[in-house]
Amino acid sequence: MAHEVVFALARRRVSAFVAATLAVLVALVLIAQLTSASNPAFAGPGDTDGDGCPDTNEQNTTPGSQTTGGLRDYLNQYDYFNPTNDGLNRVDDILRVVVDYGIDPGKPSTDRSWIGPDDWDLGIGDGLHRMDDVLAIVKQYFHDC
Ligand SMILES: [Ca+2]
Ligand SMILES: [Ca+2]
Ligand SMILES: [Ca+2]
Repeated sequence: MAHEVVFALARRRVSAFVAATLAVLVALVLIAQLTSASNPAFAGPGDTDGDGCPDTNEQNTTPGSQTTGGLRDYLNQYDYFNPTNDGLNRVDDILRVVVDYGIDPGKPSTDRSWIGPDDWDLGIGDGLHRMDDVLAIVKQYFHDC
């Protein structure tokens, strides 16, 4: 009898935890969408490779400029990894990749391969959605163009 009560309480705690986690995720997505609506720099002219990052940003060679799209290749359409295509890498972009985990063949928008040497130097995906894709988008967190 006592263990049934303990199990019932444990079940209730687990569902409360799941509900709280989902609520936090939904809130993060909403915040990400609100903040992404006000990025005036996005989709400017002169984006030769069409990855959403202007050539001038990608060609910036200043150390640390990767957070504004720098130290990239303006002819490589895969190195600025931004699945929501809003020029802001936030939780919404990570969630896009996480949601596609294990779904093959990979969607081009959430699939990449690392070419290096920098963490954000990415190439075309391998057709598989795995942990390397999740890590690739996490490593571009707050890289905004
Ligand atoms: Ca570009
Ligand atoms: Ca590029
Ligand atoms: Ca985004």
